[in-house]
Amino acid sequence: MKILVIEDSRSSLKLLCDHIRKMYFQPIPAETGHQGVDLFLKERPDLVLLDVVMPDIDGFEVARQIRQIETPGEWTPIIFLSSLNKDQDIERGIAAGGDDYLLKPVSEVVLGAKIRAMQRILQMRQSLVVLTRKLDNANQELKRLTSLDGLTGIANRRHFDAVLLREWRRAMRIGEELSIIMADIDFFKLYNDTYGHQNGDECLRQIAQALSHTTDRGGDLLARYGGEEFIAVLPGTSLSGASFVAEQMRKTVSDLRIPHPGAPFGHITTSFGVASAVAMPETDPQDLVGAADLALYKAKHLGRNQVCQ
Ligand code: GH3
Ligand code: MG
Ligand code: MG
Ligand code: MG
Ligand code: MG
Repeated sequence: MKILVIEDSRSSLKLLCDHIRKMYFQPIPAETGHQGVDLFLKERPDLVLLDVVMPDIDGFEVARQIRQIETPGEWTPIIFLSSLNKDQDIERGIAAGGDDYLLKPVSEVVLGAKIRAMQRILQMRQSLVVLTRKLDNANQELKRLTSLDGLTGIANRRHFDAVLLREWRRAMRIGEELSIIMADIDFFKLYNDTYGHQNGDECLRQIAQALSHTTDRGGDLLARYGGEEFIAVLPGTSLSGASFVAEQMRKTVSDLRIPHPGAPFGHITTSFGVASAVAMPETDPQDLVGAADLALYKAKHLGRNQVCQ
């Protein structure tokens, strides 16, 4: 521990510093209030022993300045050592930011014990800081996990809906267009019936990965919307721009050539619905999702493996 000792009497200062050395702590001596504040800034001690009556600024003022210097959450114990022994002096010392107030002459044993007590509080405080940091990390991880789909690792619907609402509001503020792409795997029930659910899951994972590569432009978000349905929001993208992206997605999935002998194309394909809107007040982004869903229905109806608006 580095202990800043602020004391204008040279003999007292020397005695205190000697005693601190005997406790195997490192004393930093200061002979005036101003020097004490400067050394506090420079040395960032772990504890301060502070005289009250000094010729330049008194100990109460020094304590106030130290509390000003500390950043929020920082705390350096301050123990006053003074011969001012009225109740009101002690009260003022604590009010100025002191943590303890010992009357001079202070016995070495008592001072040692008081320093140890502060050291114990500092250690508890440190454990608390570590614990808080761990909790913060755990919270962040939890937040990350609750926004992901367990099977595919891409965003889940809950997260998607939150992002969509945020993007919708942002688009409204700047009068920008926003697009939604909805995707649904073709004849997927048949795929499950043919290859089993576990292979179906693996297929979903592969498709999610492939789709996520085609929507990795900053701002876009791809999510698993339901069983074998995926959805993407493309902020600042027009209907034709989004249709182009959807066509790339369609081709990407088709190019995987995942065998599906029972389907008309002989491999896994996907249908897409695209919808765009300029966000307006009193409009609901879920209406846009509905429009994309309707376009998807059209793509299914027209023979699947295609993009409809
Ligand atoms: P369509 O071309 O009209 O979309 O036909 P489809 O068979 O894909 O559509 P339908 O909605 O009838 O079936 C979707 C199937 O997706 C039903 C279910 O077996 C499968 N499915 C949904 N979620 C999962 C999942 O998490 N894992 C697996 N393996 N299959 C799933
Ligand atoms: Mg003094
Ligand atoms: Mg269906
Ligand atoms: Mg389907
Ligand atoms: Mg479906």
